[in-house]
Amino acid sequence: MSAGEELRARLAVALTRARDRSAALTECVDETELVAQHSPLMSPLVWDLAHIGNQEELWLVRDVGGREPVRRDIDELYDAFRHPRAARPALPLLDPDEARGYVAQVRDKVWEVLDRAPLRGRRLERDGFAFAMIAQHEQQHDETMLATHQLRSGPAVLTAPPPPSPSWPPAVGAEVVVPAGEFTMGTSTDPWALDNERPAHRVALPAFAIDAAPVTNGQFLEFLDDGGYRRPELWSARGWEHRQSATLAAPQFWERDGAGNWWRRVFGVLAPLPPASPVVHVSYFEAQAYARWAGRRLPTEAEWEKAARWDPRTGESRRFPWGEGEPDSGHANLGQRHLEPAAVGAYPAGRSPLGVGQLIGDVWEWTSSDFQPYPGFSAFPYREYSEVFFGGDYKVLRGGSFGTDPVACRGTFRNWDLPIRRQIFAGFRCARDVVGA
Ligand code: AVJ
Ligand code: FE
Repeated sequence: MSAGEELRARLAVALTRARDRSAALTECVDETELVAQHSPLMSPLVWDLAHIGNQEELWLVRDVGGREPVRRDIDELYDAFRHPRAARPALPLLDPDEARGYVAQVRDKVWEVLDRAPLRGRRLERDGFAFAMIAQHEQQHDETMLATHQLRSGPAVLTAPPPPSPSWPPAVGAEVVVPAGEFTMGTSTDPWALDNERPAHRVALPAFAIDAAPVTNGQFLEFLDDGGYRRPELWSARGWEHRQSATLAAPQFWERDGAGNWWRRVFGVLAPLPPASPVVHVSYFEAQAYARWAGRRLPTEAEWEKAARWDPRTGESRRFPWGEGEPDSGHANLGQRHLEPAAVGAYPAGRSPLGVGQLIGDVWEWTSSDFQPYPGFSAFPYREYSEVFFGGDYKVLRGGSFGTDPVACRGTFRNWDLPIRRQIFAGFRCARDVVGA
């Protein structure tokens, strides 16, 4: 196979994998559930599905392919900036069968476009970027649809085998010291990296220590049992205000029984809280309060990335903690192979050169950083992907969750959300300053 054929084959695999997942997430519930709104924070699943097809049509059929629209009348309905999520169920949306027909028609045209498109020259097509961007877009919506599944009520419809057991259990509270110095943050060379990951730039950091693994349910329970949710001094002012108005008292989906034991509901199944697994479904404000209670703080985004990518032997930044190679099932809990994070100490092969574990997969990790552009940022190919979210309302999350596909996850990948949000698969790890390392 020539390099061009090999690239086209990889793009076809990424697009097909995304579509198989979208189909699976929308075939396991009935029509009523597809058009229903399971939470005001989420779109009806049928909106996500047609929006996936509409973005694919806009970028691949019309822009890259230069073809006539498949449906020129529905762009407005599926423009995320026109209609807030809560308003989407009331729109005259395509019904489930129409949406399935639409995405299939668009995809058929995309196969013709992929056969013919030059994958060099114009930046949009170069190295297959536009196709990879669309595969990442679909997978990001698939993760959102998975979060919608977690919010729906009723019997379970999704199943998956349990994640692997720990094999290098770090001591509770184990941390790794990252020495002071510069490292390269972001990328200018990763062909499928999105605009907000660019460009590569040098960042100098003082020494810090970071947890060897994400904070677990067991650790978080100690905070809760120590009155963590009742002590304003542990919370930021905005965090406490939110804790009060939203009456937060535990992570989302936790339930306590009469005997005082904790359970959590996962995709329709109530199970005992696994103490050694990363806590998930906490807001930034809860993560921040835990860190203060523990005498620690959240890592900055730059600290997270240095811990994940910096190789002390070469001084270079890697694509992933384990090196340059694509994630496989031994590296990280990604791709919805499992429906929950793995206990800390799983995935020894996924550790960074400094020995930090489970940075990729399991849970998105809150950082203390606002979502801001890197020096030299330029919006590409559209301002609404990243640029309109810069400014400080959003906090950065890193590393991907069990529900993130590998195509939308790497050491440089940046996610963001409002600090009150916890329907996403978000947890965290802590850090602290280190003097003199
Ligand atoms: C990067 C996950 C915050 O879902 O809002 C989907 C990704 N952008 N469609 C989101 C996205 C446009 C985005 N996040
Ligand atoms: Fe989108």
